[in-house]
Amino acid sequence: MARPPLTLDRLAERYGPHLNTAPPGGWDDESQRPAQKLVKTHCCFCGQQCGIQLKVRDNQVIGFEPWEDFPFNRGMLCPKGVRRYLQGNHPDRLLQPLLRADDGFRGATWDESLDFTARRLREVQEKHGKDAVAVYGGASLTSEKSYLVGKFARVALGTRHVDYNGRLCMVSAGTAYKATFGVDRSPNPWSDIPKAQVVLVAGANVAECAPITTDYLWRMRDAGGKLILVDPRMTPISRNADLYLPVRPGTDVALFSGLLHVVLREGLHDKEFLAAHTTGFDAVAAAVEAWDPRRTAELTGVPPEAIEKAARWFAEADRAIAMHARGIEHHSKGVENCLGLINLCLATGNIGREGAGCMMITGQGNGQGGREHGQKCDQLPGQRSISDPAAREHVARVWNVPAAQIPQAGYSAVEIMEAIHRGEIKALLSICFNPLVSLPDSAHTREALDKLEFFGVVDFFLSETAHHADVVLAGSLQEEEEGVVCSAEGRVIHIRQAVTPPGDARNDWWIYVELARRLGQAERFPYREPREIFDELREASRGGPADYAGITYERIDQEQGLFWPCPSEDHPGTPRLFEGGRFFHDDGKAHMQVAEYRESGDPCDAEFPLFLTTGRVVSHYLSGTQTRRIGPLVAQYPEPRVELHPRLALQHGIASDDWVTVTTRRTVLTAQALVVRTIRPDTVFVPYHWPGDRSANQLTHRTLDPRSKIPEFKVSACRIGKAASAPAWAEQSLPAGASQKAARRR
Ligand SMILES: Nc1nc2c(c(=O)[nH]1)N[C@H]1C(S)=C(S)[C@@H](COP(=O)(O)OP(=O)(O)OC[C@H]3O[C@@H](n4cnc5c(=O)[nH]c(N)nc54)[C@H](O)[C@@H]3O)O[C@H]1N2
Ligand SMILES: Nc1nc2c(c(=O)[nH]1)N[C@H]1C(S)=C(S)[C@@H](COP(=O)(O)OP(=O)(O)OC[C@H]3O[C@@H](n4cnc5c(=O)[nH]c(N)nc54)[C@H](O)[C@@H]3O)O[C@H]1N2
Ligand code: SF4
Ligand SMILES: [Mo]
Repeated sequence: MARPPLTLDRLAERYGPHLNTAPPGGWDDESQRPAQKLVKTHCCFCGQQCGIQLKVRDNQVIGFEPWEDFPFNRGMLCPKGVRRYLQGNHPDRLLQPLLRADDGFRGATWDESLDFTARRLREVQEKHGKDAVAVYGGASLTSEKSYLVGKFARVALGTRHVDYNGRLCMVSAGTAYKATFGVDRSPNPWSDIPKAQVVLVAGANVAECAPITTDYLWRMRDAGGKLILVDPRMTPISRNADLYLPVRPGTDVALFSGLLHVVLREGLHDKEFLAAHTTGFDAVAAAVEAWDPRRTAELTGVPPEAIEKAARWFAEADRAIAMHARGIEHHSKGVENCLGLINLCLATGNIGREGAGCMMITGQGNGQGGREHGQKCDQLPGQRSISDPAAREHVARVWNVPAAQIPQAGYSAVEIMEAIHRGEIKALLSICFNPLVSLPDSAHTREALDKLEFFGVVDFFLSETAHHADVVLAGSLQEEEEGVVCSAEGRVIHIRQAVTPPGDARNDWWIYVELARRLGQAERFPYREPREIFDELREASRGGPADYAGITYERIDQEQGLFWPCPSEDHPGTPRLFEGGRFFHDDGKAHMQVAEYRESGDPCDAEFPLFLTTGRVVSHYLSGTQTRRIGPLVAQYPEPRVELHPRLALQHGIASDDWVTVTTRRTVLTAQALVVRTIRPDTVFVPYHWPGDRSANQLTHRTLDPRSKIPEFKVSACRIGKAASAPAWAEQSLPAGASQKAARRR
């Protein structure tokens, strides 16, 4: 059943114009004709936000140059960063608004499509009430735009229901940090990493998903530090790890309890720090008492000796850092997992010091900034709580509305889908979100989208989700607008506009301002450029945890970015939080929380004995709408593969490249096997960057963490088998889904 390799030529034949293989003018042209200008800005793919210079000619991005003096990445870029510029001239780029027609979509004018959108939103609200409309935002948007999405929902539409795709990403970490520290940001700048003596990385595929962080870890090791890795897969950084803990998926909190158990048993905790700067330690200590290394090993699959060793290394170091990403957070106990790791850091006094801390590795381009200024269902700008009366008063003054008019907290992203199913929410306006590919249990998502009375999408490509829309408003790429984002380390940086949107596409912010005007709210949305939105955001955030009042575009340019909180224009910014043991709660202390283990929402049994875990590969980004269109990236990893261990493969008579089935309690996916020694024999891994029949999210389940509302992408029970034949998708063309055919008819 072997297939010929999917070379770039073969892929180009199959995908036709939907795969961009060269920049405007072709490769020769790019290397030979000079750019008219170089624009210093940042890469749009991922929260590292590497500095990059975009080469511009004739209002097109034609290539890039490294930006050597930007301190975070010092000119380095990863495979996605060096191909990002192949999006702007893509033949699939939406160049005008689209309205649903009998046989798909038809092009329309802005007046017609904006009038239609505003009218349909108003009609639904008049018939079913304000909260019958929901709004989705996204964390690839600049902070100006995510601020605007939150304000648009609450002021122009007056609905409670606004949430964003970061709900699938950072919220377990955010909830745990907010509960313990009183603020949701990585406490340490990345420059602290090389200064640590021990770094424990849990559930983060650093080399593929935060590639530039690899360099920081290498520098830490070059200086004599030790690297401990906690992952069911030996990801590429394990080659440089000193200790690898092969944790069974979904059991991290037990492992962290086991580590803390050893620390306390050996008396290695920092008693002075705990007494002076924390509350809740006694309850935490009591809760880990039961997790001796033997019991911990039985549940987690990590040998007791390795648990003892990791605990001693971490606690005996003067400076230790724990880093984590979605591997511990995408769980129905994602918050508990994070709390377990935070407790380990606090108990050993590793926080608020150079080279010592607990750090989350934020994912999306503006994954950090996107969760600061009010596009979350429970949040107002400046990372304020929407239920806090003082916060409501402050923001109401800035917005020029009565505080009582700001709605209370609404549903989170997945809950919005459930409410659509129940018929409670009837209309949705979505920007920068591709839920059909990225939410769990995609059949359920598809049904919800088809139940909507009105669905509007703002995107620059016709995403799989946009196929279900009544109107698609052609928005802008990151390089087509000015604004700020906040990187994983908390550094607020400047996205500089390199080009204007092509054809009749428009800036995202303009689209929302025009919609607000049509909803009768022109005077509250008077902006003529992003800078005016930013100035209002600064005021709205003033005095909140994420205080931007002292940050200006000019200061960012002069100082290579600024870390918040930055309350005034003469404040230097705050690269490291909690120095001197001062936390953001009113009492100044860290509030330690008990972290309990519980079973996943989709447990294994005799029928589904294996763990399915899902995640990423280096060459694709998220739902893939962007990277599945870039030829050189597709050639690196054209299709989903099922990673499995040789022992498991042998049991089923499977060899690498064979077609295999992965079956969960939802459905079955067929893909080619990738037999690797680097994964636990009880676990299979499938990356999730593809839609339709190739989507890993057909298989996943909808259990949420009760506090953070994040889905459990990292554990589903499954079984595998050898497939009888190749799936239909194996030879289909156009799988990027670029056709403008309608996906449904009502
Ligand atoms: N190339 C690339 N880079 C990206 C992105 C992308 O799509 N592609 N997306 C960006 C975004 S938005 C995000 S959120 C980040 C995500 O970055 P990461 O979180 O690093 O990536 P994932 O692949 O989701 O999962 C990380 C690791 O968790 C492990 N894992 C699975 N289950 C468990 C478990 O139960 N416990 C533990 N300890 N580990 C487990 C997986 O084996 C995997 O190595 O990457 C960002 N960077
Ligand atoms: N099974 C499984 N599922 C997962 C995950 C997993 O590990 N496993 N990871 C989850 C995580 S961590 C994340 S972050 C989510 C991401 O899930 P999504 O948010 O759905 O992924 P994106 O691909 O970023 O989709 C964003 C859409 O917005 C568009 N877009 C991007 N930038 C802009 C912009 O500036 N303006 C406009 N107008 N549009 C824009 C893109 O073209 C794309 O269509 O997926 C989650 N889903
Ligand atoms: S590490 Fe992230 S920000 Fe840096 S080049 Fe790669 S994708 Fe872009
Ligand atoms: Mo993410």
